[in-house]
Amino acid sequence: VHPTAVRRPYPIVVQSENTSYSDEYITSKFTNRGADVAINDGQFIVTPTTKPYEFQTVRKVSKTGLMLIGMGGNNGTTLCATILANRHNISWHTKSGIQQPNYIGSLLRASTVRLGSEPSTGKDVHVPVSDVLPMVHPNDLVLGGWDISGASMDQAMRRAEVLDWDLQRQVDPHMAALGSPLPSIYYPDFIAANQEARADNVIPGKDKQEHLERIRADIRKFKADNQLDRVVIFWTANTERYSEIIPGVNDTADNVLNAIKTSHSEVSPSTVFAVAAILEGEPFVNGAPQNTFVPGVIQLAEREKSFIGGDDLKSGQTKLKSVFAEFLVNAGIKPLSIASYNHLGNNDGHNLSAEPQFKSKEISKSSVVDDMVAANPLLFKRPDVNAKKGTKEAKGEHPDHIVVIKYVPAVGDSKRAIDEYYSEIFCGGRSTINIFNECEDSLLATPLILDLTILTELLTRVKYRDASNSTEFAPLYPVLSLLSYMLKAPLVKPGTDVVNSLNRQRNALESFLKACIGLEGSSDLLLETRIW
Ligand code: NAI
Ligand code: DG6
Repeated sequence: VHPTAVRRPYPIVVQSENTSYSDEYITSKFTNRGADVAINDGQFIVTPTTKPYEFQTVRKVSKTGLMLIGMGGNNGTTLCATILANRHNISWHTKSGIQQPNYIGSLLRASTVRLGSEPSTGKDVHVPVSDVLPMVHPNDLVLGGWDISGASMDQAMRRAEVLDWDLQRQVDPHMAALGSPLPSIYYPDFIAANQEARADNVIPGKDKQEHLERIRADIRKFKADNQLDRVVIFWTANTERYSEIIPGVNDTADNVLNAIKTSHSEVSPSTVFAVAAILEGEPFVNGAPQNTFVPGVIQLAEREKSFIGGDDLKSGQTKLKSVFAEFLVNAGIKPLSIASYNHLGNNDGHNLSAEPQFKSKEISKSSVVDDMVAANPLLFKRPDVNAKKGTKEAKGEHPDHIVVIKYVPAVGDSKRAIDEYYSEIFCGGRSTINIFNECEDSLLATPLILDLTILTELLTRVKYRDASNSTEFAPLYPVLSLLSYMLKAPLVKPGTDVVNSLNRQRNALESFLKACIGLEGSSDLLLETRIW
């Protein structure tokens, strides 16, 4: 078994007055350090701030189900088959030898964090991220879900053409045992017309309230049948067009619930699923770019204290962009244009060849450099509030950024992404950097779905309290922005800034996990190595 699939008892003990352990909980004290900055006549008056918190993490990992919407698609079938291959330790022949199953590409199971250093040698000690707190092992996830296509899971895996034939052959009976996905909600207007032929497994009727009740009943049944503590509901179905935001329809929790009751045309299938999950008190994650989380859905999640996360898996081109654009800007180099082109030939590409669905994807792929640009007024002029509306000055400076996606059936799941970064360098010079990336899209996406699911389950077990007064421990805020690392257009608490930088997203996650065991910061300062 590949080391990333090995199961270990919880291996970390923090010896500190900040950390305590009981059979039920890990409890930690944490000081949140920040700074208030007042700007006065061009001078920055900085006041360091500290605020004490306590975190409490339930040690027992929930028996967790993962219900995928779009279970029979490329991501859905690849995820199920690779979990089954890991679970049953199936290895397979490829043209270059025997391949073992693994979880490479998973931040949780295939990357590490630095805990500290060994006093005798001064050498760094790293542990798998999945060891920092008790987390669900992916092999233990109970799998289920819905699809508008009724193909059984073994047939759907073959249709996807992602996995090596020898793996498909061996995992086939296990996939067949999963049966066919549950029938799903199909409103043709929301996905490309070219998907119609697939839609042979749909819940009948047009009554959206009935659809909501049916999905809620499916979740309850799956939970009861499998004796689960928790079900994560995950949208990995086709990208939908954006829903129009209409006051009185989807702007508040009550309006969204009413719009479902009246079967309003702007309520998308993904929104019905999100509302069903929220009302069942189970977390919902959106792995696609559409605006499932209309304002009313976010308000409903707040009201029901039910967790949501999204949007759109950040698997390849955008992940690299969130590192590369930041590298340029932080190096003091000014990107003038970023031109991103990609083509792919899977069903996702087919669906995205329709304009409204492409638009959703274009939006999520385009926003990723905004915060990095905004953070550097030395390179990019800030929006001028006094300038005439609509002018360049009023909008502020930004690199030209275009995103193109083309459907090329021949290349199947193997996506090609080409990026050109054209930048201004010292004293009027120019730099052009081109990146060409080719890889199987679903093999990048699957570990992200696993990380999102496992982190989401963990975050339902973490509570916090303000340690300066003796308030009760409370759950985290429902919008799980700590999932941002895996998402192209991270959903954040309304009114707070989106962080797109991959490094900052990872630091946030790592710092949070460490805070839950009473460790502070990543300590890259390494002061002891820089002083006598
Ligand atoms: P796919 O097209 O192979 O699978 C989508 C599945 O969803 C299909 O089986 C389809 O029948 C089903 N479906 C459509 N509408 C449905 C509904 N209302 N209810 C239930 N099932 C429904 O696509 P793939 O490659 O699996 O991607 C899934 C989603 O993930 C897409 O939206 C894609 O844009 C998004 N995504 C994929 C990434 C990747 O790297 N593969 C990365 C980022 C996002
Ligand atoms: C082509 O852009 C199809 C998309 O579904 C992408 O494969 C997916 O959104 C991943 O995008 P990225 O930019 O993270 O590689």
